[in-house]
Amino acid sequence: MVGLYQPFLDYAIAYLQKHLDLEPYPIPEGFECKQGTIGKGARQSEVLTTSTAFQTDKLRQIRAAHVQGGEGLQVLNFVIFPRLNTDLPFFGADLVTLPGGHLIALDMQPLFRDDPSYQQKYTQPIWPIFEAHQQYLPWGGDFPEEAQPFFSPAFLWTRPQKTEVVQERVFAAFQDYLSAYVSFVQGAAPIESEEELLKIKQAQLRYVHYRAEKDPARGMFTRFYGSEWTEKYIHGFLFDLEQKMRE
Ligand code: DBV
Repeated sequence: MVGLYQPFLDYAIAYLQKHLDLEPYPIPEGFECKQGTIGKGARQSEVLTTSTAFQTDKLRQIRAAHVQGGEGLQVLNFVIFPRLNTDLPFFGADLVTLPGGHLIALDMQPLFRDDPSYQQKYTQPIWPIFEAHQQYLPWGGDFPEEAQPFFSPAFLWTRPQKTEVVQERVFAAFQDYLSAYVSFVQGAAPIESEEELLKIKQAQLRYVHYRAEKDPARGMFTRFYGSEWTEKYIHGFLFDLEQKMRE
């Protein structure tokens, strides 16, 4: 069975390859592909986590973590981290299917949530796309308050009941957000002001630090693969900026 999110990943890589000049991004040994077993006896099953990563002149890391463990466990976490000399937002997609249902987070996550000129630059242009999709992808309810500063007003957060909604509506929204993101990348000019560069670095670190600290997948990965592998995966690949800056 092809995983629910495989078409999303295939589409994203093909689309980015077509429009940007992708170079490979090194994936630390042991993270490209990780297999584990969950459950016991007759209920035992395999969980496979695969990692994919690229970079470009403007994008520090384009990376995907894809978890496949049968119909009731499919996750694609796909994030683009811009280089620190641009003011680009992060592209953030957290596409999660668990036995309890689907949970979808899709956004261009801002460096400066409350700055009106930043919103004008990076939220206003995608507002029509957000509105077009939101009517089919209504607000998903309960959302951690401390995570709010990291999302834009055009945040799609939804819990579809039907898998077809994921395959059709979520996939369409994902494509539209990705293409709008690529337009932003193509239009981004390097930032030169020292003051602004410092603010960008702080905002990037704040984001990565938060996500590494609060990664909602930590529990799941620890159950599958143990805590040593999980912490290394989180800090050494998924949210690696702090580690890269220390090197
Ligand atoms: N989420 C990740 C990574 C994942 C991942 C790297 C590779 O950031 C998966 C895997 N997300 C994942 C899983 C769950 C969620 C949930 C497995 C379900 C956890 C569970 O129910 O056990 C957006 N993702 C969530 C939730 C949110 C997000 C709000 C609900 C859980 C919660 O209450 O925390 N994306 C997530 C988030 C940010 C983001 C919090 C913050 C900046 O970008």
